[in-house]
Amino acid sequence: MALIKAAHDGVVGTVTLDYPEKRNALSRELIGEVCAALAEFREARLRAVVLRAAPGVKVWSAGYDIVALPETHRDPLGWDDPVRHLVRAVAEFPAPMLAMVEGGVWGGACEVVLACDVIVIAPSATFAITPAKLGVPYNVSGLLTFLNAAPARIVREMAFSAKPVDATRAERLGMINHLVPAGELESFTYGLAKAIAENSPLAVSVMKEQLRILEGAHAISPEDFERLQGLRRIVYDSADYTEGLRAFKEKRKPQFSGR
Ligand code: YXS
Repeated sequence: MALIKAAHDGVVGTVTLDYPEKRNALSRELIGEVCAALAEFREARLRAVVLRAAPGVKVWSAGYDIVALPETHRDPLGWDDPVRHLVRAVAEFPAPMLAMVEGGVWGGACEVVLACDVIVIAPSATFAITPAKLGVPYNVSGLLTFLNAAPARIVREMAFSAKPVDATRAERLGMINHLVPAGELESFTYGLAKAIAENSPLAVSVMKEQLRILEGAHAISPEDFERLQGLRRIVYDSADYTEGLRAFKEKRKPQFSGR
């Protein structure tokens, strides 16, 4: 079953998330399709790509496929998890990726949007960092994406409260590039994509790669990394992690004990 739509005009590509039954949850299958589309776009040497959902959606993406998270005793968000694959595919795509957003963006999907090079949103867009709501230990690479996209104090508030940030606040904080009326979302985004596509693709591509490397140039010692992995392991081995996932499946609020 196709969970996305992909199309291009030889210059600008579009990937549309199209899994409304599960609110565009980022299942392994859906992410596989997005990555395959990006691989084709790379071959076609497209000069910009728009990542979007269907027009008028209330939920741009509900984030990680919670049902697919491992029960316990296994890192749910390791190097090989599908969201990490998608974030790397977005960051390493050789041309700019523009996220065009209306509706709610949750958890892992928030990271995917913030990993895009340019973000254009409609007034209905909201952004939430959700691991604390579910008892999930987010990973260092993912937190770095958030830190590169918003001030550290805002990342802290979003991560600790899991409350959505609305469109006007996201604009005020500089988390996104443009907030435009819903009726102008497409024309504005594709206008920007075309303007980018008219510039030198080689210069644009090498600047994107340099910015990616510079954004990741934070020194972390092997000892610190191991320590953080150990702390994360305590979270995914906890009763609270099991409770968070179970509560989602049972459609109720989790009762966290701190153990
Ligand atoms: O009951 P059915 O079978 O129809 O399925 C329901 C939901 O269970 C399903 N669904 C999801 N399935 C897997 N993973 C998800 N993230 C997910 N979200 C939703 O889709 C069907 C329709 O959902 P429903 O009835 O709740 O829709 P709604 O329109 O009333 O509400 C939309 C949402 C987005 C407000 C609501 O579905 C919701 O709160 N979803 C979870 C949002 C969330 O917490 N996302 C974080 C995912 S975890 C993640 O990204 C990382 C691991 S982390 O948290 O660490 O960043």
